[in-house]
Amino acid sequence: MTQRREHRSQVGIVGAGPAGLVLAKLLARAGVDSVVLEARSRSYVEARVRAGVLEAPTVELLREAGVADRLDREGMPHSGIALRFADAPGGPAQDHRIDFADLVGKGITVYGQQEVVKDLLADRIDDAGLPVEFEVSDVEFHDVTTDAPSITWTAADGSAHRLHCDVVAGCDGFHGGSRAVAGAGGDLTVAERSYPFAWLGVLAKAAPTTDELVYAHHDRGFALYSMRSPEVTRLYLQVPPETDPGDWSEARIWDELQTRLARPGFTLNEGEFLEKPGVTGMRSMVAGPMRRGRLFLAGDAAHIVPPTGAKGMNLAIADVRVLAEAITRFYAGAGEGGFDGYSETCLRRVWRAEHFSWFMTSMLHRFDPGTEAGDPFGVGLQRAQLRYTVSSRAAATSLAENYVGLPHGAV
Ligand code: RFL
Ligand code: PHB
Repeated sequence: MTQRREHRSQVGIVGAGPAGLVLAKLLARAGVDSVVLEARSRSYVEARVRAGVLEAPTVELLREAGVADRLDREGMPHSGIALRFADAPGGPAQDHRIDFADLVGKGITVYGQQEVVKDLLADRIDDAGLPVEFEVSDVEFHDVTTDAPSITWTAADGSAHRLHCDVVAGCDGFHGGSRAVAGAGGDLTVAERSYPFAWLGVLAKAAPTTDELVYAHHDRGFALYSMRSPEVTRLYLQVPPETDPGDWSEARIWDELQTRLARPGFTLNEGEFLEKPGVTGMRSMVAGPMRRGRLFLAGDAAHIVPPTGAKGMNLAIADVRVLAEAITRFYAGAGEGGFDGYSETCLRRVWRAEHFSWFMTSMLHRFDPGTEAGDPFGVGLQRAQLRYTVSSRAAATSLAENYVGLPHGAV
């Protein structure tokens, strides 16, 4: 075996998703150097279609970090969403707009997660000339409970490497290995909830027919109408968790979308699919504390929300803002004390978002789709909550302030 090459950096970051890349950017601005390791190729991470909604505090942070030029040019500011449901069983669906601008004076921005990732990679690699090590394998964390942790990995060409650092960040998403390393100390608690459904997502070359996102409650299950640009629509259908996307032809998907999104006066534009439909499971998960020694978890590595509240990427970015500040304080002389509040500060926001995502998910999905008798009690509660949300200014404001994102540090 060839000899392992030794490297040194202040911070080692595993994962080049939103959490890892925003952390690297915030640290670079504070004069702290980092190495980013990523299992996939650059083209793969740039093409991975995921989230689309940026909270107001996320947009502000990306602006402050100097990586929002294209976001400001191409992002689509939205000042509300619609909740679409039938007021009474069997009746026609109607839209009820939640007017964020009026209720909380802020909005959201529709801009694909992979566009955020592209902008951050271009900024780091092409503009600043800093590296991201793509296509690494066999990543392992070592000595995380000491003040000299390290990471070993195998590079794409088969060479072996070790990075010595002061701090390691597990930004490797839900399927990464950092959560298990954090748990090896024995004091990690994992709180979980699963849901009896999944989302089938499609990206279509079809002009959006309405300016805002539509969350539809329907007897056949939830549907979401979203978009990526003035030419591209993003749509989701609630489906059983074990769904094989291969069983859903284009015609069947459009049929189901037309049914669940139907409203008098609404037209759903159809168009060719730009990628194969995918099925995403729904779960809630919180792992804490988000720290073991000098290993810090951030983003999906530590917590998952169902996508109904559009919170996952935003939470990942909120975590690394707190982490970048903690690391900066550490180097400014605060020592370990700089890290003490990290997990607690993050988990307060995480639990608020967990509650909101669970609330949106529970209010909008059918827990009994396709059953003849259905669950009239559950559906009655959902209708009551939907009617209350759209008719009470207090309830609508609560939804709006959570959706646009509470200010960082507010909860
Ligand atoms: P990511 O984006 O998963 O990035 C983790 C990175 O780590 C790499 N990796 C490794 N690298 C090296 N070594 C290893 N051993 C590694 N293991 C993994 C992976 O390849 C990857 O590049 O996690 P991060 O940065 O924490 O970001 C989280 C977000 O990606 C996620 O929360 C959102 O996509 C969730 N989400 C949404 N979030 C929103 O804020 N708004 C939305 O509208 C929204 N919609 C969604 C969503 C997620 C969805 N899916 C597909 C899960 C809609 C969907 C359908
Ligand atoms: C999306 O556009 O991908 C999207 C929008 C809102 C959500 C989830 C996903 O709640």
